[in-house]
Amino acid sequence: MSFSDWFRQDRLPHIYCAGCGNGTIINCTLDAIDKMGWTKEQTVFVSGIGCSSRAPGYILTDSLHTTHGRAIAFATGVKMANPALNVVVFTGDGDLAAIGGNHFIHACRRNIDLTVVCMNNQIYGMTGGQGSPTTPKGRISTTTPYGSAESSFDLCELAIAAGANYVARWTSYHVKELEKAVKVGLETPGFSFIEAMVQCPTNFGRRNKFKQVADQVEYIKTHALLKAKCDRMIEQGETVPGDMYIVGELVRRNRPAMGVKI
Ligand SMILES: Cc1ncc(C[n+]2csc(CCOP(=O)(O)OP(=O)(O)O)c2C)c(N)n1
Ligand SMILES: [Mg+2]
Repeated sequence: MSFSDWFRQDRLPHIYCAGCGNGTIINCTLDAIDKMGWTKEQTVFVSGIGCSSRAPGYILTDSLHTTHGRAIAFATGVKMANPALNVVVFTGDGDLAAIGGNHFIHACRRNIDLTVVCMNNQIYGMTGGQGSPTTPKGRISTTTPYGSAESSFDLCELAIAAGANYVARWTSYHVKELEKAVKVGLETPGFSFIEAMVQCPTNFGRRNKFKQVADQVEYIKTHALLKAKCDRMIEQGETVPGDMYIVGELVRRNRPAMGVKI
């Protein structure tokens, strides 16, 4: 099989804006799944509501496009009903960390055998650009017109603290690394969380002075700091700037998990 065996060509043209990063993340995820040698019959995609959550609609497997914030709750049901299935969740920062925040932490705590891919565009993309729990301090959104005054969530730190077995962060620029991370997540029993930082030119970029799509991708690229480098900086007593995205494999462990195939 190859990537094109998983992709629903009949759904083109897609709904994503020009320059959106979500397609890149779908591409990397499908490539990783293809490398796993899984069949379509064994694989189910689940999502909530948002631009990112439209992803399963472009894939040729059984899928659930559920209600906002509830992707992980539905995915838990699918996995517990039939642990033989491979269950992959696509979600957004709002879907996962705002309305769905409780489902997220408790699925990590239970360490349910799911792989969750979050397209973090740091905004509510689908509904026109409201601030989300990952909108960085100072950034403009329709609900933070003078710049967000709140601290943002570090989704990976949250997943690690709550008990997930595998946690990694990459970006829409780091396609090879992201694909590898998703594959390790698919292979790891228990809860795997992969955060992909993505550009949203329409609702984030436009308001935050990124004139071109490439400017936002360049920003994401230049603000990605490898975990190993970050650790070295901390060891040497250097301050890690708060606006960097720590990228790489952040946790891989073997805590007791639920829903693992026997
Ligand atoms: C219960 C409920 N509340 C609110 C909404 C409206 N709504 C739809 S998508 C969305 C936010 C999407 O943001 P995110 O999850 O980050 O996805 P993105 O569109 O950015 O990919 C909201 C608030 C809804 N559909 N259902
Ligand atoms: Mg979003």
